[in-house]
Amino acid sequence: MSVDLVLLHPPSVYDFRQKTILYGPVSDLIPSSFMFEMYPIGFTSIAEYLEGAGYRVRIVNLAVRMLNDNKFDAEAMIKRLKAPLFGIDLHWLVSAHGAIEIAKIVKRCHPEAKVIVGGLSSSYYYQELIQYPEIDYVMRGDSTEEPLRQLMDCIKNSSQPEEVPNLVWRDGQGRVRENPFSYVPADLSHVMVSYYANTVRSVIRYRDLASYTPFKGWARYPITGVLTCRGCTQNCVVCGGSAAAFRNSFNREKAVFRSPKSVAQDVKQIERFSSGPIFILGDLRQAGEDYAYEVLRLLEKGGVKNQVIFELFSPAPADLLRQMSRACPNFCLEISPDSHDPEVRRAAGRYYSNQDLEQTLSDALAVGCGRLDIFFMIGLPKQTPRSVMDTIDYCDFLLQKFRGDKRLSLFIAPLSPFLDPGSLGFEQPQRYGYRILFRTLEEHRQALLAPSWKYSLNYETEWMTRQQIVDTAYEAILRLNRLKAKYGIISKEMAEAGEQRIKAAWEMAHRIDDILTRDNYQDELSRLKARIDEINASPVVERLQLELPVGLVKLKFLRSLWSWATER
Ligand code: B12
Ligand code: SF4
Repeated sequence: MSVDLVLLHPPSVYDFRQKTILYGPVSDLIPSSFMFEMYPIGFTSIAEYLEGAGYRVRIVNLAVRMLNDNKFDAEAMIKRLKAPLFGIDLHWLVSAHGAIEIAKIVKRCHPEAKVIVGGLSSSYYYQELIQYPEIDYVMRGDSTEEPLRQLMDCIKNSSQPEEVPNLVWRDGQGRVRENPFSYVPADLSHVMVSYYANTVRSVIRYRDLASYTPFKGWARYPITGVLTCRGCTQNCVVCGGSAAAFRNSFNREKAVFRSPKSVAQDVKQIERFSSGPIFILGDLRQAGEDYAYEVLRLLEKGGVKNQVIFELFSPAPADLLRQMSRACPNFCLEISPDSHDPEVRRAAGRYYSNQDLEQTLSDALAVGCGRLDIFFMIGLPKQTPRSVMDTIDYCDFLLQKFRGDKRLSLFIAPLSPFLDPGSLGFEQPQRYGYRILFRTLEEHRQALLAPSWKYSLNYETEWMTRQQIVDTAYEAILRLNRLKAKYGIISKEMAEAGEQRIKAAWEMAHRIDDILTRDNYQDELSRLKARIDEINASPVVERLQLELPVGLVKLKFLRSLWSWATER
């Protein structure tokens, strides 16, 4: 079937199935695997908006298809797709290798078609990207629905996209043209109106659930996200989506929020096709306390059946937690103190005390919070290996303090593989104690092909080398795993599986270091491929622990698909 735009999501590394790479704990705390197969939610928003304007859009998650089926031939699939424009997301920098390789394949299969890339990393690296011959357009910004519609009109009318805001392109003479970066909406009411319903309809239209699946295993655990904003009010030093990063790299002066009604409506729409958990992304208090209470009031009024996860950027008053519990019984909370040490936390851009943190944990448990996920990070300013181990001791302290309450879920992970470009740490490394090892897009692309994640890390800190980050990460994850077993938070079997996986990966990381010192390292590495693939693919205990019980989800999903189909 011919469409107007195909949106492709690449795997992090193309073709990862042929390569020998130890990916490490880079994606252990997100639903995606080491291929970062989740496509940007913005794909669904673009599709909805363009379809509203009369264009046909199809999403193909190549990464998930390649992960789910070893024999899946991405090139053959691309060949079968017909469209005048192919869009590829280079939103997360971790997609850098796959995105360019997929662009090459699209051009090879469809030399007459145009290729556009977009997303935050594309916006940051737009000058470098437009130099790749397989890329015709780069669309900058966090809101590309309307500029894309204008570009589609130009393609349809065979006119030059001179007036399309945010677009970087090559004209007939091959000159690079940089249109003004002027489209940064301060109101989101025109987008994301019923993008989930639109996505379900597309699944039916193209009879292709496999390509719309957000991540491997989603049918078993269909967690869905609801966005509250574009931009952010916070300035976490390591984040490429901070207020400063948005101001300096994406032209957004202030975060913009969806209305409380839209957020509550999303929750209702999701309920129709899934009884899985719904993650409301971004602290509701970002737009003010009134906004937070209004969202919760609407949720309470609508009666939410699914388990809802809220995010806190800092400790919250007991009253707000109580309201969360009223609106969404058995709600879950996520908070990221980053370090147990308030000085490290402050250096990373989060300003609150442990006392306030513990008060919030205690209040949340008291009002019936179903689970409390607490995230710590490795690779922060002022953080030494000793400090990371002290964070694990603090986890022990928390588990003791709350008498091993099983609702307390503690996690730690390295900042990996990249310190985000655009983040304060990346842009002002000396000020924050970072040493940046790769700056350009091409350097990051090559780094993703390194045989072990240590060599992909694009930074070191004044306090930790890459080697120390790797060793500290494995040691901390191992110790936390044991701690969870000690308090009965995870079963003995789960803890044992975790222990085996971490030890095997750690040992392999050192073995690869050793092999790389030899002349014929390529051959030796290839011989380890099967074992490394096995380690990469072994179940991640931390990710399993993050999953909430979901019940008969599949049945509900199929029933909902059927109801959408019959309604049409
Ligand atoms: C929500 C979120 C997530 C969700 C994912 C939601 C999703 N599927 O999109 C979760 C929690 C799973 C997540 C995971 C990760 N995230 Co994240 N995430 C965010 C967050 C907080 C908000 C993003 C958002 O609201 N987007 C709004 C939606 C509507 O827009 P959008 O999806 O970006 O799409 C629009 C534009 O980007 C653009 N666009 C996007 N793709 C394309 C493609 C084309 C062709 C075009 C034209 C336009 C276009 O147009 C869209 C519509 O206007 C941002 C921080 C921030 N403040 O923005 C970080 C952020 C984007 N994430 C980041 C990172 C690093 C990650 C991880 C790699 C972390 C990790 N190591 O685990 C993973 C990658 C996940 C994967 N691919 O599998 C960085 C990216 C920095 C960078 N330059 O690489 C950010 C900036 C900050 C951060 N550190 O968290 N993330
Ligand atoms: S990490 Fe910090 S700055 Fe980045 S999106 Fe989250 S709260 Fe905002």
